[in-house]
Amino acid sequence: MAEEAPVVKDTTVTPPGADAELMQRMFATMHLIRTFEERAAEEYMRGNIGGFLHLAIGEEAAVVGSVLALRPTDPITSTYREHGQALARGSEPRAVMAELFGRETGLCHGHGGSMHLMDRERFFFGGYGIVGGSIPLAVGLGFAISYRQEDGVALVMFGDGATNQGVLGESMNMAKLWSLPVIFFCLNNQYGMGTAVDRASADTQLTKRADAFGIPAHRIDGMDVLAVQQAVSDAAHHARTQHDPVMIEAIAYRYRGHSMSDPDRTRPEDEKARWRARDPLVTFERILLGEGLVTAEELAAVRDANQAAVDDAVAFANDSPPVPETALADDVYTDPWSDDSRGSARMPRRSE
Ligand SMILES: Cc1ncc(C[n+]2csc(CCOP(=O)(O)OP(=O)(O)O)c2C)c(N)n1
Ligand SMILES: [Mg+2]
Repeated sequence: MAEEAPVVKDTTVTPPGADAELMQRMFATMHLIRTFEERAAEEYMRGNIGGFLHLAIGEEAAVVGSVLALRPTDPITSTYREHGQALARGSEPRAVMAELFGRETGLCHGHGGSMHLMDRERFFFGGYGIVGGSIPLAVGLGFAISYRQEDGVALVMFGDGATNQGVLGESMNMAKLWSLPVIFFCLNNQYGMGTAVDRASADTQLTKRADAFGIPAHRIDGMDVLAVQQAVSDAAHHARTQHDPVMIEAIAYRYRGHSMSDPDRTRPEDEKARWRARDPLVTFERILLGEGLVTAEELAAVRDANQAAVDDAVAFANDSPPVPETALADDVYTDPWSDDSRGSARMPRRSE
């Protein structure tokens, strides 16, 4: 059985410290991600996107709350379910859609596809196809920050399924031992593919993974964008000022199957309905309107602008040339000692 839905908070009061401009940006970004991914699903069905396509529809609050709580120069790594993180970081919808389409104009020149988006300029160190694989990369990014005596924070987003990979313990141990500013952000959508967390984990309180290393850990409502933003802001402050890692476990739910090839027949219908009733976009829209932070007309304008951006991104991807076969081995084999190869792999300095 999956987690019970946390009690829906009827948030009628703007939380202290909430910033209207930030809240509007959160809504616009969540809506952009939702619109983008719904369209990506359609394009996949049309055969315009090959390979795998993992959607985070339903998880937008966890994605946006965490990315917008960080500075744009704080490096992030993620899983294969990472379109939202790239968009929230400011990657162009055109470049992201073209990457999904496997086109030369894509974010990674069409070589990465849906699971391997990366945007070095925006300190987004990418999606990763191997479950848990990006966790040690974030520790490396945290090490780079510490070594250069900068005040950044590295955040890695991983799923509940990844918490049973040994590499999480290895990474947490090193991060704590070396006092690295890393936020271990577990987006617990309560399933790894079709397997519920209590069928895969002997202890479903996933924050306990951090206890063994003396890392502070907090379980939060991942469907509430304000709760996520607050928790990640606090974690980032702690990591920056104390040079200490933090774990956050955000309880959320994805509204679609694991990937486009999963018909999602095994999760109970009543469970899906319960979580759909907590749609993070609907809940947040209600708060914004109720608090008078936005008008219905302004929300309609945001929706129209996002729809236009996604339509434009699809037209751009469609019109872009596919990756030629001659590029098949590009970026696969390299000379590890060339300046070019080191330049592309390393983390840029904040002044770059
Ligand atoms: C090391 C490894 N083992 C197995 C897989 C196959 N696999 C892909 S996604 C997935 C489930 C992971 O679930 P979770 O970490 O909860 O992330 P979610 O998909 O729910 O976002 C598995 C087992 C893989 N990609 N990598
Ligand atoms: Mg999961």
